Amino acid sequence: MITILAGGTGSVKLVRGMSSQTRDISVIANVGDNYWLYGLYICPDIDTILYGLADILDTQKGWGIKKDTYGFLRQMEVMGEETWFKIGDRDAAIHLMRTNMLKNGKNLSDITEWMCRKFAIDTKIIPVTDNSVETRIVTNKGDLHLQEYWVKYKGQDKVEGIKYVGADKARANPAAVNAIHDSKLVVIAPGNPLTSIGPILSIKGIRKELSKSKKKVVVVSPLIGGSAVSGPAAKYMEAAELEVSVYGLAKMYSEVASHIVIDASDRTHIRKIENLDMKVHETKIKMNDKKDEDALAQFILKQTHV
Ligand code: FO1
Repeated sequence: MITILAGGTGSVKLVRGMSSQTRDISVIANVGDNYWLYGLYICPDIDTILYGLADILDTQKGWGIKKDTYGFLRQMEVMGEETWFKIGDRDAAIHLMRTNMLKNGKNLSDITEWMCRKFAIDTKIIPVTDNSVETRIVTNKGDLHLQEYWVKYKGQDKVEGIKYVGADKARANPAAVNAIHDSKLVVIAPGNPLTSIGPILSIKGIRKELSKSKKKVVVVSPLIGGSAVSGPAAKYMEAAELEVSVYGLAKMYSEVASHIVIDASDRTHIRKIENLDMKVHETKIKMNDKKDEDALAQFILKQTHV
């Protein structure tokens, strides 16, 4: 079995690549950017993996369902609601189902398992916790939910820090802990280290199990040459006072991982990373199409002898 820690639009490509190479895969999904809107519970990272594996993801945007329509949102606008978060009609159906099931007493894990079955997905998608963990961006004007900071206000304000509200009390999903324990390989996908993977690592039970399993944990860099492949990773790393490089990344993960896959253009950092007692593997990490996704997955499996 292989477990992948995933969150955000960068992760889904590797999840897809791995799923086409091997069958028994569990994905531990970030819940820190889940968001309540219009009474609906939206889980962007779970949905991106669901849609990606069901082959209905809008790959241009990296989120939502391809060729979705926006009649629901237009009507919300007519009713005087804010419509900065672009929920498509088909996407809204998923949020509505999930919210109803929550109201009927189901937990997020069971709902997600049910959705995997509905989409005929073999890969297990495991929310890292069934409790609430909220990623909040601390700015010079106060703190905001991640979706408000990034989508509503377009990431304009200066970031002073990042908080995972509720993480200290959240119970790690036992299925996630078991998946890490039972896997022969654990891959930390190339997601934003602070807002996609950070909330997963902020849960004590997960961090502890990863530290114990460190020998089989591989991080895939989301950085190439000191810039994020996509999104605001560099900005958040600066705010967390981390060096914005694959070395800074390796340092951040060195407690929970012993391998790192970096882009060949970052090879100047290899020696420094090796001093952190991490094994470095260099290849082309940017995934532009399915061929790249499969090639990176094959590379990881080969390098780690799985
Ligand atoms: N990202 C945007 O930049 N703009 C949006 O309007 C937007 C809507 C949206 C709706 C549903 C969903 O599941 C994701 C959505 N995202 C949107 C993506 C989301 O903000 C982030 O990319 C993830 O939370 C990062 O993991």
